[in-house]
Amino acid sequence: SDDEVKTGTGNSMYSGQVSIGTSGSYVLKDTARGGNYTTDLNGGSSGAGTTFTDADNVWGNGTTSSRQTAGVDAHFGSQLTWDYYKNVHGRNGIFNNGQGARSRVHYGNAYVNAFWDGTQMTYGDGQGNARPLTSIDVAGHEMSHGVTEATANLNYSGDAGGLNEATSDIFGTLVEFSANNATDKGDYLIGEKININGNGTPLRYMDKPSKDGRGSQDCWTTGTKNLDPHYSSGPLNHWFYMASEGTGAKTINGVNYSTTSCNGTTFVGAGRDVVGKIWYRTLTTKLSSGSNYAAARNGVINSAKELYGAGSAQCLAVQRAMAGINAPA
Ligand code: ASN
Ligand code: ZN
Ligand code: CA
Repeated sequence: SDDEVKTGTGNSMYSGQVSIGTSGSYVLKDTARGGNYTTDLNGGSSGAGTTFTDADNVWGNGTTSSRQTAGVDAHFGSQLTWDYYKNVHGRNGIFNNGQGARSRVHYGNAYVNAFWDGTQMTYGDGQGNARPLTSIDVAGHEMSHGVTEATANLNYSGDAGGLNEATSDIFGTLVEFSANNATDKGDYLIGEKININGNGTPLRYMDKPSKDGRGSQDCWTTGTKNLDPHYSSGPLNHWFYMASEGTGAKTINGVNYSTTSCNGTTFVGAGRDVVGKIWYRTLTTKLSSGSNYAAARNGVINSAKELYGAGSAQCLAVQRAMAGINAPA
């Protein structure tokens, strides 16, 4: 039938050859994952887009010369994000109702961004050296905006705006690590595949957010609330890195990191899977639209106590890392 689960072969831009969920004969509709589906805007900026179809269920060619390729990456990213939330957090899709969402690719002309608009993901093709915005971490980032909206519903301004943005970076990163893909390995960088700066550097660095040179903070201050959410996210991204990996220097999947706490303390991390569980619990049970960094600090400590016990190594790591970004108590 048209809804039968099929498995296609995708030649992606960023993740090599991958298996993707398809249906019919054939469309990029993943009936095993709530009907997640991917369409082609063909340069447009509104509407549902055109359904991608293919006769042999082998999609894309790994480069932009096939317009299916961006569709493969976006579809694969939505598949990985679905699986991450389902397998790790028991969450059934963005809205936790078993329903998938649409991804639209080839948005506009030379559009160097991607976004979640409340119902769907949309991806631009990039411009110049910036490549299509369809990497795993970006897909996980955008879909996680939907999860935030459906849960804590954090505002997109003030401290809450930074917590909102960092939540998307945290889960986008955890999706990327969980995929364990040979060509797009997990890292604590955001957008490293996109070449958005044209010189090979990523958009954001979680171990030391100020490395972006754009104004991201490493440490919370009373001025954090006045920054763009992509910069006020810095302290929470820094918290996530330190709580996971600890302070100091480390090499993970071939990438070198080095971080110091804002208060001069040194400590070990609890591992990213643990910290991801603590942050998910915080997002879904402790925070609301106006939450600030003090609420985040309180929330992670209480979540860690509930999950692992007061005085546990996990609780100590998230607490030390919150003190280590100067989050107010
Ligand atoms: N890609 C950006 C983001 O998800 C779009 C925006 O600025 N809201 O943060
Ligand atoms: Zn975002
Ligand atoms: Ca990344």
